[in-house]
Amino acid sequence: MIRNVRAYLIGILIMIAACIMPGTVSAAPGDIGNASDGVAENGWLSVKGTTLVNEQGQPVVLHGMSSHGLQWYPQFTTSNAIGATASYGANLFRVAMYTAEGGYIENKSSLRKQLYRSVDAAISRNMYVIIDWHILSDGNPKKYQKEAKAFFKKVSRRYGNVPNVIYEICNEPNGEGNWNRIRSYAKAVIPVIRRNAPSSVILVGTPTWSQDVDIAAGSPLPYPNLMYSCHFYAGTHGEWLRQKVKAALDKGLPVFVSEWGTSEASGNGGVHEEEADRWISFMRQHQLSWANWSYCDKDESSAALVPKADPEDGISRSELSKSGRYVFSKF
Ligand code: DCB
Repeated sequence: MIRNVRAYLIGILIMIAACIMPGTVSAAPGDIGNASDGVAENGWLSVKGTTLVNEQGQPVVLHGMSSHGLQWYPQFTTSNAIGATASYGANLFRVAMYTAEGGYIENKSSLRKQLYRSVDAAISRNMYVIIDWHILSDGNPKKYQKEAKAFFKKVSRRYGNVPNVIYEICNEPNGEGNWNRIRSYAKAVIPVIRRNAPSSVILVGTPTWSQDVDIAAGSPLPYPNLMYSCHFYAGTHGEWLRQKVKAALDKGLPVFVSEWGTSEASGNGGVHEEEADRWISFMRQHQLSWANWSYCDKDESSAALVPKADPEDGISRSELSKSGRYVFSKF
């Protein structure tokens, strides 16, 4: 009994402390909060060897959700929607802006405005945020290189002195998008970003839907503060892809898992929890940062929310899909 009273009083004290010092106590799941291990705590990030480090030089690991395509699901990128992931422990959000499929190439000014709203929303929640130039059906990043340069010039001018922002210059090269072409594209785009954002971390996609990090490790780009993307889907990619990541890390290549799913590579089928468990422990072991595909309510198994879920007032457990329940417990 006395113990219960004590626990009760301590609970009340914690609640009072949370009110007096917002941000120092992370919100409970279901609330809307700010990241508790985010930008205020870590500041500017940089890459040391294969590791992402904070402003104090300590290793830092980022976890969170990726949006689905901004042209389809902007409603899941508001400040409240992103804050709901922070209350489960996320300190990262990825804004996926498709180039094709009705994306940026066809709707430049409206999607750029939407991207700014989404990035500002993540910043308001003390989170790191990835601006993802989401190439996919346009497998070769050089296809829209001119548009990419113009885009990154604008966004880096806007966010160049903001420590929250990470630039991802090409989501998933595939087909014609081999490493030579990606390198050539990166050499055109990275200097454009660096002119305005000299200190920001930049992510570079790798061939075969961002799987061939081992090939990138054979001839990495000559710039500091870069990381290379490895993407996996637990229902399709297993030990053989982890071996490629391991080989790349062993060669000194910094790797960032800027997109992964519990489903098959199509975005549907699964949830493949056992293989996802192997990936999660691999990523923990190597301190790899990650963003999960995807934060939306689409009726496909990789979506973290059930159809019609509304994150504006927080995300309750019953609004999380099977994949969402799995992923939100791993932040
Ligand atoms: C990646 C893409 C991402 C895609 C997911 C799942 O594609 F980066 O945009 O998302 O992984 O496939 C899916 C959505 C669907 C949507 C579709 C097209 O979940 O709702 O209809 O994009 O916009 C990958 C990843 C890996 C592989 C192939 C693809 N792979 N791919 O290993 O073969 O072809 O989309």
